[in-house]
Amino acid sequence: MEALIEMLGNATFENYVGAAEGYTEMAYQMSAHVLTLGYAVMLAALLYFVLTIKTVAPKYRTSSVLSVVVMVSAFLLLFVQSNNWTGSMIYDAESARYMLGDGNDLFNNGYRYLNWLIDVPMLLFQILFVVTLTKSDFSSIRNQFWFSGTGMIVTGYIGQYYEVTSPTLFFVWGFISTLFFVHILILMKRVISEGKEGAPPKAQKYLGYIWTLFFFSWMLYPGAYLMPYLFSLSAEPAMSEMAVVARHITYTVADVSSKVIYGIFLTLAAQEMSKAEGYDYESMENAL
Ligand code: RET
Repeated sequence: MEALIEMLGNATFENYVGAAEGYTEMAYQMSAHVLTLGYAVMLAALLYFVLTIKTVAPKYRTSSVLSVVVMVSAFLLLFVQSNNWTGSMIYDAESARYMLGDGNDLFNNGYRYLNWLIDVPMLLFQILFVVTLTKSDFSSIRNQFWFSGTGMIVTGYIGQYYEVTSPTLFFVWGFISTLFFVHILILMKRVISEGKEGAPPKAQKYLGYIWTLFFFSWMLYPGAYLMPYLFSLSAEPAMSEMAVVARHITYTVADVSSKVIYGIFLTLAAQEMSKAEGYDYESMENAL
């Protein structure tokens, strides 16, 4: 382990597993496939958000535009993240394993964090263009979302460098990041409760789903951060390919839920609100 730390320093644990034992065919391919699925879904969903933009009244369209921004940035960064995986591990015929390549780029989850820097504020602002706040002030909530969103990501980004070399720093930065996260959860709960107040019943139902989806899908990110420790249940990170695959899957499920399914539910809620205000795209299409 000491020798590996000397060689790999603050590299993430995926590289340590790749250098120590390498990946079996199944672990390597499952990772490659789930990473590919991630960016493919973003491209498909991009079309959904473009094609449904006219199904909501003009005042709700900013939400669809923000989903489009999220899809484009996520597609590009997840594409790079996926190539980073296949580029860093190389098949070794002798051991029949994929090993960390010599002279290649190391694997790093940092692309994800930079992607969140764009997407997290967009996803948080997005709902503000769908709901009508009854008590809170729009710009105050928007600024707080931005402050805590970026605070959470930057501190987590620093922390993830220490997942192998310094568990203490890893947990301290993770804890600071969690404080920002709790603030975001409180704000979101407030936005959704206020938004439900004046909304038509069907839109209220979707807003209820959005809260549950938001809560569980955003919780997956700290879960993925902790993955090497969830598998070891000790003060040392697990050197396990299962933990690596679990992290890739967790990130992909989280990305599809928090960006795509969330955006779809917001579109559905906005369609109901539009109908209640006399903008009914279904009868408009019949008229054409
Ligand atoms: C980190 C560090 C450890 C503690 C916590 C974290 C939370 C991350 C979250 C990320 C959400 C990202 C989204 C991206 C969508 O594009 C930074 C992993 C609490 C909640 C929604």
